[in-house]
Amino acid sequence: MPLTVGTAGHIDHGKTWLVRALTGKDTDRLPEERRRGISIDLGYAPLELPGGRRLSLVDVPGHERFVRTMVAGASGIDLFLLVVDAGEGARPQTHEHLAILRLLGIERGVVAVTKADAVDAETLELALEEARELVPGADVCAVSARTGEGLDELRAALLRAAEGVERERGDRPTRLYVDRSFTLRGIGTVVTGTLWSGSIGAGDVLRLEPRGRDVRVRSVQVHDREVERAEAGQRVAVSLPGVERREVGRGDALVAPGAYRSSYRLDVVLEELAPVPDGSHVQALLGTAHAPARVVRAGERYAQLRLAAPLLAARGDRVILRRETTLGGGRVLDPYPRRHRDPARLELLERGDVAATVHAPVLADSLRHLTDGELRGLGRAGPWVFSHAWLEELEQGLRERIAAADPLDPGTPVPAAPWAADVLPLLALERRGAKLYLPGAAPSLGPRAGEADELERELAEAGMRAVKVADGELARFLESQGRLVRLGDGYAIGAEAYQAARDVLLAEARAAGEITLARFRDLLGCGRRDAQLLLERFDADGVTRRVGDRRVLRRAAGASTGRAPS
Ligand SMILES: Nc1nc2c(ncn2[C@@H]2O[C@H](COP(=O)(O)OP(=O)(O)OP(=O)(O)O)[C@@H](O)[C@H]2O)c(=O)[nH]1
Ligand SMILES: [Mg+2]
Repeated sequence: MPLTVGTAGHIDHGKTWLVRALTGKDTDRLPEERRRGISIDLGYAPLELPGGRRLSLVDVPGHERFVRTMVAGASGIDLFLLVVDAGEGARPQTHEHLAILRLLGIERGVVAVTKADAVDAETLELALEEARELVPGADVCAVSARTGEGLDELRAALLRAAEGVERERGDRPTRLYVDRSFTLRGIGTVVTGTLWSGSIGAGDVLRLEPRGRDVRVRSVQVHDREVERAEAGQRVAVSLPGVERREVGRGDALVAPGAYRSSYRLDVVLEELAPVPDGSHVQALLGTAHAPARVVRAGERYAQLRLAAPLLAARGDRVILRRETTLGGGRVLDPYPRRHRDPARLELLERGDVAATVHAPVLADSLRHLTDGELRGLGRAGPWVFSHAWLEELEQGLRERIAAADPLDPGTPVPAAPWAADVLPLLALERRGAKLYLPGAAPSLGPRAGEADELERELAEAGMRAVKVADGELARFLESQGRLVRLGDGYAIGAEAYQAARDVLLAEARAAGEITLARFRDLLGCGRRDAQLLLERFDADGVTRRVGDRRVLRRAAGASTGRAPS
């Protein structure tokens, strides 16, 4: 299993010298680093251990102004190599780096008390004692980069620590945070980084985030050697033809397309070294990236980080919060949450109870980033998941609305929701058009039966005269039952009268070839308005056609026997 070791420790305590003594490689390669005698940027070297095991080593700067760079180097390492100057003992960045390692969840490593050649035995013993107290559980070795003393013990201790590391993230989709990018003549842009998870091979299509650009991998190297595929935990150099040097840099992430998403918000469970009040402005450091953030507290332990620039994260990632010093850190519970400050939701996520955060339907895909496991205990329909309680509430609510609906049309509109088509078939309700009914439900008059009889009597009495009907629903229903015929303007006429009027119309029009309003009115012995409403209805039913101020029969009606429309 490929692992990466990262140095840590106060400025000038001998990290880079120790890396050179261990690997033969001087990682202070920048002219400014050489001139000032300090490390400014990250350095990389392969480290051979006894028995042929090979680790990658990342050397970080100790200067307090470069803590951000240290975090970028330490993110993604598996083991630490904390370096303490035997003569100076632990200093501020010894403590800060150690705190950062703990916040990043990097538990295993070795402490090297170095420059042993420069102090007397008593001073060395004090320094070793202090180191053991500082990092209980880690091996502490006295070494000298100058004389080579203790280096074999240190290698053996690193090997022991490496054997204890369990790496669990290999089966997640590919993710690499870029720590360097440069141009090679004839090759183009190359980016390097530690592969956090997944694998990368030539020909792969990956996405560069947060730019959201798809890129094709031309070749992959691990410690200057071309490989077919690089595996999680390795330090890799990836050549990306077609990408401009200025289009990519430290902080960008190279990921499997669609597997991760950049976000302006992160939900975290906080770990505070110093109080982080609600609304604090901090720097959030994650992977090799960083962004200004406002801390929106949610209850005692949780917060939503509102970021000024998007970060790409996954559940379980560690984020460091800094101002002038490291204030604390957080473990990501939701890498792209909505805006909220809901501690109850975050508590459920922390417990891994993602199902309990779901009530109304959400797309199952939208929960994938919150859990590795199956979503147990949820209802499913098509792409949606929802709680069983929600489905019960939905059905109960719809049944209540159906019970309260007009018996003439005892249904309720289909909920206007994107999940409706998938979820409604789960209910014991019948969908007819845009409404839901109890299975087999038929319209009925219900308490309006008396009203209907009354209306029918009134229509019978009125004969050829149109009667205004106030209850349009009732009129529509009675018409569907063949008990009346609706005319314009909310008027109606009895079914028998309609039939009789139609017979009169057909007889006259067949005999005379046409009929006028005046003639029709005279034949019926009704009012002008009644005759007008009837003729309009005949027009609408396709019996007659208006020609000027007369009407003629339509051909179909001319041959028909005439029936009241239903
Ligand atoms: N006597 C002695 N001096 C050492 C040893 N290792 C480092 N030094 C001295 O300490 C100085 C700093 O060492 P570096 O390895 O550059 O220190 P560093 O921790 O990498 O410093 P930064 O990267 O700037 O944080 C060197 O220039 C040496 O003079 C050692 O083993 N013995
Ligand atoms: Mg250095």
